[in-house]
Amino acid sequence: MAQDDCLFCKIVKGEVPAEIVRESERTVAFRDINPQAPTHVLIIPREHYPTAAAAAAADTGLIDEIVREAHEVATAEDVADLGYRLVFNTGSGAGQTVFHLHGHLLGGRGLNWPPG
Ligand code: DGP
Repeated sequence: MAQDDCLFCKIVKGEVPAEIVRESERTVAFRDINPQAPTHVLIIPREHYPTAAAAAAADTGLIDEIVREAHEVATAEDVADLGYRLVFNTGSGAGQTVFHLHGHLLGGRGLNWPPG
């Protein structure tokens, strides 16, 4: 169920523009507005879940699908061979600012560990 005040629900509905790179029946992938790597794509479910943990708890299979879609995008963007990072910020203390589940796909450069 879409939430009226949710930015990413608005992107799913086409009410807020985004550079969409891939879509599936249950997911949409679009470029992050503030990229932190040469490839920085957000993969989100069309359905609203506030966090990855909430979708996992509901046993939706969406996390698997987001991981699969992220790998497809990484392959299409030619960053899969170098290696990429898939991040689910969960909670404001971890930097989550948009409370609609999204996986950050980051690739195209060396990525340090631990992250900041
Ligand atoms: P997080 O901090 O994990 O909640 O990530 C939210 C990301 O969403 C952040 O990297 C910036 C991105 N973002 C915020 N607003 C927009 C927008 O309007 N369009 C796009 N494409 N990305 C956005």
